[in-house]
Amino acid sequence: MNKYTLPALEKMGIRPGARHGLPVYHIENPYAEAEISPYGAHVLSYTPKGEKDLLWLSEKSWFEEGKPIRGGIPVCWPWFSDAGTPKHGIARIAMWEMETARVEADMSTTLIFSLDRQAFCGLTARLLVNVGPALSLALRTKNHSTSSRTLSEALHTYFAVKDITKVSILGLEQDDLPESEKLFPNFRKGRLTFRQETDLVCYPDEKTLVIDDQGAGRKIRVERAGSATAVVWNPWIAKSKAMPDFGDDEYKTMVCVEAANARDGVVGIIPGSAHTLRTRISLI
Ligand code: TA6
Repeated sequence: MNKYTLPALEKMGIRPGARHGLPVYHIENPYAEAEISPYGAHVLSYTPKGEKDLLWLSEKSWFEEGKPIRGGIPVCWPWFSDAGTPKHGIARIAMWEMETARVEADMSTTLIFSLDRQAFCGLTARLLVNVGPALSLALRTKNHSTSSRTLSEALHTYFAVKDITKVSILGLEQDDLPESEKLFPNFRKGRLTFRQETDLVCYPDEKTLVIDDQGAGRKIRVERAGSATAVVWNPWIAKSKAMPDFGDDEYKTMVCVEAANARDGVVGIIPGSAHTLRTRISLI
């Protein structure tokens, strides 16, 4: 249960509500508006004042407990992809507790969600979301067990773009790809473009990637910390058609650029210690 009263939240510019039956917190401050659901600790939108939403949400998304939301920022934890069942972990289909809400000195807004009550193999998770001139997320995992644990994870961010054929990702090199993917086309001089299904798990030294959305005339900066892996995904035509919670043409207006620790970038956490994965998203 929420420890904050409605007037206390409203005073902080936080309005509890619902979207398609799931609980959400709507945040408004001098910098931006955002919507975050405790279901999955899922950021659904982030709209800096005077701009369009930086995040993308499918018209076909489920909004149903037990099923993941398609769009926004799914939290993949404590494993990424098919490293366990369900795919992408339990966090995105769990109800988190909103344990802290506060307005910072710079008037940005912070919400902290926790999965502490549902330790998974001794691991607990806490997600801090700060809505300000940038959208910042910090996912902290603590190992309360007596043995070391291996963690894989992602802040699986879906970005809104105008036209995927006019989008490039800056900051990735072909050398950042694993050997098996080195021949993936569409890399040119530090620019990755989209002409086919793209599902790349990369290991870039570069901690800042840029989405150059020429159709919209905007650039989005995606910074990572505590993250060995960056994932870039667009399902393109056939896969879009095969997903029931994804519109056939929706691949044209989205791209995922994810701060992650996955595949060869998994994290080992010794007993009693913690690891934090961070991302910071802002318009350039
Ligand atoms: O991050 C990329 C990825 O792992 C893709 O392989 C992909 O199919 C996707 O995430 C979406 O997964 P989902 O389980 O949400 O359909």
